Amino acid sequence: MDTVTGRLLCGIGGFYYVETADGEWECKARGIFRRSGKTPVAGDLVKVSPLANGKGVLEDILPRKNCLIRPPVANLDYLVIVASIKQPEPHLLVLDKMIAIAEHKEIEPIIVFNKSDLADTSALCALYRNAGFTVLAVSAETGDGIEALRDRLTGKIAAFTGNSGVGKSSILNRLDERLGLETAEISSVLGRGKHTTRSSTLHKQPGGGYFVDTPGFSSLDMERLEPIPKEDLPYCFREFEPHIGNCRFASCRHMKEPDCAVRIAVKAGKIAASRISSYDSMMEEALARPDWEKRL
Ligand SMILES: Nc1nc2c(ncn2[C@@H]2O[C@H](COP(=O)(O)OP(=O)(O)OP(=O)(O)O)[C@@H](O)[C@H]2O)c(=O)[nH]1
Ligand SMILES: [Mg+2]
Ligand SMILES: [Zn+2]
Repeated sequence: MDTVTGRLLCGIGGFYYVETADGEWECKARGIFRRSGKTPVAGDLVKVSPLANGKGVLEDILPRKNCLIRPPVANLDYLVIVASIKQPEPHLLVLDKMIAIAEHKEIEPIIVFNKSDLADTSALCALYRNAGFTVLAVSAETGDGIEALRDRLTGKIAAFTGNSGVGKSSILNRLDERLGLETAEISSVLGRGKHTTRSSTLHKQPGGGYFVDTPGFSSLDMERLEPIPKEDLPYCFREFEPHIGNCRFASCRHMKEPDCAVRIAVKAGKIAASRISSYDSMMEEALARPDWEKRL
């Protein structure tokens, strides 16, 4: 029988919901999947054999462009990393860790500073723009900057990450009011953690593309599950790139080695102090990680 290619929107209770050119299909995975250890995740392009009544059998997963473990999602165009300028204060080490994970997974990060109604975001925006990133300042409260963010994300698959309370759900609700996601005030009434799930869902954007919403996932999970090996770390800081080949030692870790071109660039003000300080923390953590963990 002919198979149809579609996009896996979510998996719930053993069923997979796949969007194809002829609508949505409810699928069971073929047994071979469970034996092969391949697990379909939201965002996967999959092959489906149609049965009757909108049901089908998931036959195969096409090669992935990229894949995150937590949230479990594949083929992202963007990881939208949200920080707030106040309440809570931005935590640059956490932000830099999220950015580095995106770089390591080859997912383009978009940095969003939310709550621009509470404080001036321009210095932080400049810091990250100078490092080579797309940066947007928004306010989910006033709607400022939301249109520009929507324009960026239309037609793309974008997942949101960032610490609790920075306003991810508030921003998503602004981007698409049909989402109706819980935000802090509401979820504290209902009790936190009630609706947590480990699976991801792709929500269709009004103008094309998808948003990924994964309740119950934190940047800490991500850090734990996606460790960056020390050899790769310098390449996860994109503004180091022009300098890396110019160090005295080819094996330079850009820590305390003599004539390190990265450190010279820091002294010259070409690399921000906060960025190199995040790098140092991450390198120290990578060096301290036990060997069994490094092989994961
Ligand atoms: N002043 C101001 N407050 C905001 C803004 N965006 C969100 N908030 C508030 O910040 C709090 C947290 O917002 P949420 O959208 O729930 O944050 P979240 O990132 O989804 O948090 P978790 O779901 O816990 O990870 C809520 O009280 C929001 O009303 C903003 O742009 N300005
Ligand atoms: Mg939320
Ligand atoms: Zn160096």
